Amino acid sequence: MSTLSDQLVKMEKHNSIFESAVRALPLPVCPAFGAASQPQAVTFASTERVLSTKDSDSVAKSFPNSVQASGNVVLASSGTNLKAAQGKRVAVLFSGGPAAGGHNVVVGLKRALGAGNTLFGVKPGPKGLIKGNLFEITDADIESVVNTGGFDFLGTDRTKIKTDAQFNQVKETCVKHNLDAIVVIGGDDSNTNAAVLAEYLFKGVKADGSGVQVIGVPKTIDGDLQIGDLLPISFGFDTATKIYGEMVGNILQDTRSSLKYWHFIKLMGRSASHVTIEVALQTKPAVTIISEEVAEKKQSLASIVDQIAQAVIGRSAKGINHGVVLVPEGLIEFIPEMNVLIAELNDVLAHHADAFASEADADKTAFVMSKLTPANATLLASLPAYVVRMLLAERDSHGNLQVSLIPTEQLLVDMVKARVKEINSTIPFGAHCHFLGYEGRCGAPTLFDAAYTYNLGLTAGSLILDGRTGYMATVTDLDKGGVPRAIPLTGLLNIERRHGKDEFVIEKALVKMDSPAMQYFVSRRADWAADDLFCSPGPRQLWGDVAKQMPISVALNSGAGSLVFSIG
Ligand code: FBP
Repeated sequence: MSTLSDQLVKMEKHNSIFESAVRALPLPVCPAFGAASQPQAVTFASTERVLSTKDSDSVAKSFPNSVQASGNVVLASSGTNLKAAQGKRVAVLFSGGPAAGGHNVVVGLKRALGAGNTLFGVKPGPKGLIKGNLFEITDADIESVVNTGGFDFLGTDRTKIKTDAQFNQVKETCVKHNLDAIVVIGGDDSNTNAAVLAEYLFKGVKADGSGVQVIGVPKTIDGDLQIGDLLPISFGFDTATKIYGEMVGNILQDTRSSLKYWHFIKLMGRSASHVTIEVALQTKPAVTIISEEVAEKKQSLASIVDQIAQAVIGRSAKGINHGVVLVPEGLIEFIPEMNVLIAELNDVLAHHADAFASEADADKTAFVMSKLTPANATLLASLPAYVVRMLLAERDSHGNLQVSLIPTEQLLVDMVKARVKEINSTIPFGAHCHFLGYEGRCGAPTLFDAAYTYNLGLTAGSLILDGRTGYMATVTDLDKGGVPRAIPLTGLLNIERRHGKDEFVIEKALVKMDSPAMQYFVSRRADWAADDLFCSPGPRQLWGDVAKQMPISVALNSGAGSLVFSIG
């Protein structure tokens, strides 16, 4: 008989009671894949849906092979693949921020490929592909990572494959490892990169003149990779928002218990406010700011502050001196005057990178100000040093401002405090700040994300065995059992001006003002501000009926009749 301390040692390295139990959680499969105990790869056939964007003509010129092959036609599963290819060598990588369920994509992929094909993991992310850092994924690996959160099995990074030298290195990796296919699990930028890679590797990679297939898988907790009914949500969103929902629910419960604090909670989501609106729908706090609405109404920073201050004052008049304010991570870029400032800062930092780097830290702000228009220099000077420092911080490799580092929640607390005092100095206003971000990205996937990602992996593997390239795997009809489909990546590409250059990109899906989720939120928010109507969604569940919930915003936007999802 083992002692308790022996048992505790055995729990190390991802073997807690929970992690061991979660690995045994059965995963349902879409009916197309057959029995859950032994899912089969499927074939695909064209549907009647052809995708296009305003820039489809330019896309066709720059991606001739991919567009000619797919015709930008959406595919749907058409039957079991009885003649599935054998001997294929497939590499898989994570790209961008982690999102719960990534490991199950790899599990689904491996199971679709079966014993007749070889799956390699790339470590870490696109950088690992450039360097040729691959290893063979075994069945034992799969058993150990199934249903676990995080991307730690392969690691991830944000390298954008963009230079000729990098493309050549990727080609060398393909040749060296004799690869037939690459699966890129990533967000909008990473799937754009997958489209570019698919075209680049379309033919002429191997000695016989053939190419390497590239398939994308839609990941991001931000939820900004959405394509109507073809892709109602990216994976990771459900887990992240349920984790944040639980934490916000707990904080709301504390506000009504301790009766003296306002909590300003910034929620991750680089640009879009999908995470914020979902958490608001789950918890019903007093105030929720939606970045897209701020932009649409051209709200200034001062008017957002005033809006929150009025809620503080209105509740105080009823004796409620507490509440929660949800703030989307990307808010700062949606406030018109800040957006203009950030755009000019991006240009200045890009054009004077060397000179900026050689300035002493204490002189950097003055250096940048000397290059800005007077209006932007004045605005920058009016911001607290803790915000300025982050506005001048290094951009990521896609050239994006790292908004997660900007303490918008603290800025709002400081400004709301001053505004409330200005209006009525007798109103008590105690405030705390939180940033919920990294906590939500790597938790064990919810049942929704676990099942969704497993089926996305089965779909990606099936697409490879069906000889397809340049598609993003998707699973639709999530309240009706699930249907594996494939979206032609070139059908999603638009031209956007980024950092002074025209680039092909998959457009970020922002919260739409006329979406059912936004309209429902707008119809309820005045009541939530006026009184404590919050609710607590509680911890995410993996067993039992409570586990079978899809995100509220996804259910509303897709016209579902209830919150219950159905895969399998
Ligand atoms: P992806 O779009 O790559 O999935 O990343 C999303 C995200 O989680 C954002 O919400 C956040 O702004 C960013 O990653 C933080 O990135 P990092 O891990 O580099 O700090």
